[in-house]
Amino acid sequence: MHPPGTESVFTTLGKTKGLIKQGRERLEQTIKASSSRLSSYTERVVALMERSKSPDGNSLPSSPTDNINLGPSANPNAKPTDFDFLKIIGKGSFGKVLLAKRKSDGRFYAVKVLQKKSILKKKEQNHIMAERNVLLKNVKHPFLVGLHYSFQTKEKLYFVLDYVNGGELFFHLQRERCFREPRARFYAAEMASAVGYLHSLNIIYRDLKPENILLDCQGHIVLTDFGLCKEGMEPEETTSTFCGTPEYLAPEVLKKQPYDRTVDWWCLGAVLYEMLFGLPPFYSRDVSQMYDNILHKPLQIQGTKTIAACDILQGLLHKDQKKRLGAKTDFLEIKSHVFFSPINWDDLYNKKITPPFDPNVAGPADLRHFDPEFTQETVSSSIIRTPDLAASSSSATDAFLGFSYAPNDED
Ligand code: ISQ
Repeated sequence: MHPPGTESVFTTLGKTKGLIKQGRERLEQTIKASSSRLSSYTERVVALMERSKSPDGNSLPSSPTDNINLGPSANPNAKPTDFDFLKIIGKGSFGKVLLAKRKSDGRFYAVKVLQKKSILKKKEQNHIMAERNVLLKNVKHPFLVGLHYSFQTKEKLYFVLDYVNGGELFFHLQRERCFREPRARFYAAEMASAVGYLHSLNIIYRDLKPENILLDCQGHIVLTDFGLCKEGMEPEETTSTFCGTPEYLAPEVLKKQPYDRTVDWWCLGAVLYEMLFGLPPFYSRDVSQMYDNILHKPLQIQGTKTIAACDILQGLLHKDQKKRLGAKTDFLEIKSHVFFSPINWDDLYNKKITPPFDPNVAGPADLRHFDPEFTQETVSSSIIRTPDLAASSSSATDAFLGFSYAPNDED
């Protein structure tokens, strides 16, 4: 119940929020149809691992059912029947992320299921060969979603990931409109720490955008790498489309120019801006206007933000990537900016700083912070159609016995 006399304010606020949401949805639709081709970090890792099979990087499997080199995370004994698949918690251009319970110990995981054929279709796009060896190493950081192991069947790749249930950061942001500086600083610092770590491995993350930023049950940041969007799409459609948040496209990406690791610092600036102001920088409901704003409009910072906050935003959202904060010494420059002076980076890394917000989740199966669009998809609408034979299973029926949700070929 609202206090008497405040209904109209709440109604107006509600309508405004609705309009903003509609605007964002429209933008995302438009971008899907028109923007450049970006794949998620996982997909790039898989494609690069594939190329790393031979020194010339050319020995890609000819058939989508060939075995893929999953590197050190591969678990040859694992199979889909090890899990009860319970809910869809994310849909992406190449597959789905499912909440799954491992039968052997009752633990919950987020299992990302990718179609091999979609990955292979993208092979030509993965020309970042310099990253190849780095990507075969273990990538592990407190603010990056943990990969427990991976396995494959004839048609699909399975990545068994931490299940993170504090909700999307932007789910909480939408509810509160914007965050105060200390809270925004905490989240930005955890994101910067993760991005700095990836850069130290010569990996450009590229995927810093709202849907990839989750909170764990304690309220720490967890970055996922899944290039997910909220609409299910046909595989043919998605190989040539970009599914993501257009507002965070850096000018050099928009212009289809070569980009480097500073693209991640642009995105960090965009996330920080949205946390502080409630809307992305350069936002316009008109997509072409927004593109124009990103490319040409000076950053406008209004309201009562500190000089430090204004300065870091100006630095991170510098249109010229060579002059952007982070262009010279990367994470070191970000770390030592006055905006982050209250942060003890060692304590931050060791999760010794108490998060500013407690997501208040009851337990690992608590889905309260997930978009009902995913979690309300019923088990009955996801029944088995043409099950993928588990590579290590003797029969098709064996492979899917006991599944409440069976990822099939159309998923
Ligand atoms: C882990 N936990 C919850 C949701 C997720 C979505 C994508 C990738 C990993 C995830």
